[in-house]
Amino acid sequence: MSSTEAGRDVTTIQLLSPTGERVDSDASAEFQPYVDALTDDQLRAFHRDMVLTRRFDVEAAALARQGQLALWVPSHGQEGAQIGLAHATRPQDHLFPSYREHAVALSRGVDPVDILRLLRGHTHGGWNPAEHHNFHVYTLVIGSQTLHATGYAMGLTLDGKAGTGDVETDQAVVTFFGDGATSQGDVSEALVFAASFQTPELFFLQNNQWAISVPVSRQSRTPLVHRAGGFGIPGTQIDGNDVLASYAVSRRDLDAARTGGGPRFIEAMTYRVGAHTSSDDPTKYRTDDELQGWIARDPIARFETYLKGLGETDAFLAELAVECDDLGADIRRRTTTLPKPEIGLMFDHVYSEPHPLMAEQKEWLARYEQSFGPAADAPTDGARS
Ligand SMILES: Cc1ncc(C[n+]2csc(CCOP(=O)(O)OP(=O)(O)O)c2C)c(N)n1
Ligand SMILES: [Mg+2]
Repeated sequence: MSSTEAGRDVTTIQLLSPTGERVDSDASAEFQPYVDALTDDQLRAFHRDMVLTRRFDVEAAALARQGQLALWVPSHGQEGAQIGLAHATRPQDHLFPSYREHAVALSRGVDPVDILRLLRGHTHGGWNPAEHHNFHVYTLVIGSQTLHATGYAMGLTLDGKAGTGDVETDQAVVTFFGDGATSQGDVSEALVFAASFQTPELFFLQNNQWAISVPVSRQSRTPLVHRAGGFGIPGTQIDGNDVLASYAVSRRDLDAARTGGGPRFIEAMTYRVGAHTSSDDPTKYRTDDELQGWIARDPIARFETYLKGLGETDAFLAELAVECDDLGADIRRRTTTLPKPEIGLMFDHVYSEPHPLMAEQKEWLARYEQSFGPAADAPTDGARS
């Protein structure tokens, strides 16, 4: 499959078609062995992780609508790109996400309720990366995590933890960012340093076609994957709704990066099926035709068709549906019963030492809260709207 944008050809790596058939092309040949080596259990795990993430997303969106979260950031549609990448990482790798990487978070062992604590306003961070398989905290300042990742990757090389040539122990770094983030200076700076110092790093761009209401055509006159070449970093465009392509290309690139091959760049062509966040109404800026066109390329539906073609049983899918319902109920119960955080907590970690401005603001907030009367201090089952 190839696409042309601004007169420049790009080959898009696809291993599974939207109708669930394996794709055998010259461009895909290099990647077939990665998929052929996957066991039935690994394939099932791909599917399970995608389906559970979507269920989590549905539950979280409902919680946001009911006022239980201040905000929700849907991942619907991007599960294929994320789970392929997640399964291509090795345990020793460090991952620096943006804010939409729920599938990767769950796959690296983050408790979904820790993500919701963040979006309920109960915590600034949410989890300790050291206790969650090196999955670092979500970053809302667009593109900033790419600098954290490049700095960390430079450190790995300096510490001799990458580039020894051993794929089993060498560490790599993944950084996630969106099509809109590519216009941010931080991302260019991260790419410059990565190329200059040949960091053990994968730049994983999820091009979901939109940056809130700004289409990708406004962000770049060339396919974004070509940006990588400009920095001297090998780049590959993949069908981001094809979990197998995401897995195989990510595996190749991560193992090259960790063993001394320098940074790599993947542009995963995908789509944000949901709203940008629960505060956004996408019907104001995009057409239903466009949306339906992408839904027809859904990563989960095509993988389910593929698994069934391989002989997967209905029992597996039925058990997964039950697991999804249990997950949804568990998330809802645990989120709505979270203890209310101490009101002044948000001021306590701004500076390492006590600070008069923070003390003043903390006192002001306490007085403001008290102005609502005693009921304001009573436990609530939701965020104040
Ligand atoms: C530095 C900065 N500028 C602006 C914003 C507001 N903002 C939040 S999300 C977003 C769009 C990001 O789009 P993209 O990088 O494509 O990621 P996506 O949300 O599509 O996953 C913007 C501009 C921000 N959070 N940080
Ligand atoms: Mg985007």
